[in-house]
Amino acid sequence: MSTEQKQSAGGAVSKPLFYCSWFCPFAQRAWIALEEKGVDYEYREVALYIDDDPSKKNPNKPADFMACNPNGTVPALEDSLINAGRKQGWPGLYESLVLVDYIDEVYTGNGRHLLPTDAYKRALVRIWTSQLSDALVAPFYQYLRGGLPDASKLDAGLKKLNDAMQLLSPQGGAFLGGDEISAFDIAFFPFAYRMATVLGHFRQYSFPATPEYARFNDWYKTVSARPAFVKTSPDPKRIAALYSSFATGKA
Ligand SMILES: N[C@@H](CCC(=O)N[C@@H](CS)C(=O)NCC(=O)O)C(=O)O
Repeated sequence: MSTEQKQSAGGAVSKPLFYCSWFCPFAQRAWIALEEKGVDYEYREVALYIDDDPSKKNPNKPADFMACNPNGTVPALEDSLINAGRKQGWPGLYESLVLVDYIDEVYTGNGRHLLPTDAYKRALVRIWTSQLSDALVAPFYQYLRGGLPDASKLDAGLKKLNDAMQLLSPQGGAFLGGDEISAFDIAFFPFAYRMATVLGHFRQYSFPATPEYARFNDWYKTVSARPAFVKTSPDPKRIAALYSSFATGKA
C-alpha cells in the first residue's frame, strides 16, 4: 500500500503515526478505524505503566508522544496535516472519538466510510455515541473497581444500546447501524469486549441471553470475528491480568 494517503479534500497526507497502548479500549477505537479503512500507518506502543501494572504509572512517557498529546493519554495521532499545525505550537490529535472522525474524513484507505455520508444521520450517530458512552463507559469502570453493588447500571446502558440498534436499523442488519460497519460499532465494541472478557472474569458478568438481546448477541459475535477487531483485541488472559489491579482496588 502507498505511504501517501489521499485527503478527502484532494491533497496528500503522509502515513500517520499512531500512538497506542495494547490494552486501552479508547485507543482500540482509533486502531479499529485505521484497520477497517485499510490505512497504511505506523504503530507506536506507549508504555503507560511499568511492567503492565496500572498501579505503577510510567513517569517517563516518551517526549515525542507527550509533545503530540500533552495530556499523556492514548490514542494520539500525527501526520503531515497535523504536523503543519504543530509547527505553530499546537499539539497533535487525541481523544478516541475525534480520531475516529478524523481518520474517516482524512484517509481514503479502501474507500469505506465509517460515518454516514448523510449529515443528519452522521449527527445522530454522534449524539447516540456520546449518550451511550455516558451510559456504558463509566459504569464499566465503576463496576470493575467495585464501586457498584451489581451490574444493573451496566444493564441499563446495554439496554440503551440495544434500543438504539433497533431504532437506527429497524429493518435489521448485522451492525449497530444496519448492514454496514460504522463508527457506532467501533465506539462500543472495545467496551463490549472488555465487559465480556474482563467483567466476565472478575464479576462473572455475561450479556443478557433473552430474545430481546438476540440481535445484540449476534452483533457481538459478528464484529468479534472481523479481522480489524480480532487484530486489535488483546488476549483475554493478558488483559485480565492487567485489569486485576483495578478489580482488586490496587490501582
Ligand atoms: N477520553 C479519552 C480517554 C483516553 C484514556 O483515558 N486513555 C487511558 C488508557 S485506557 C490513558 O491514556 N491513560 C493515561 C495514563 O494512565 O497515564 C479518549 O477517548 O481518548
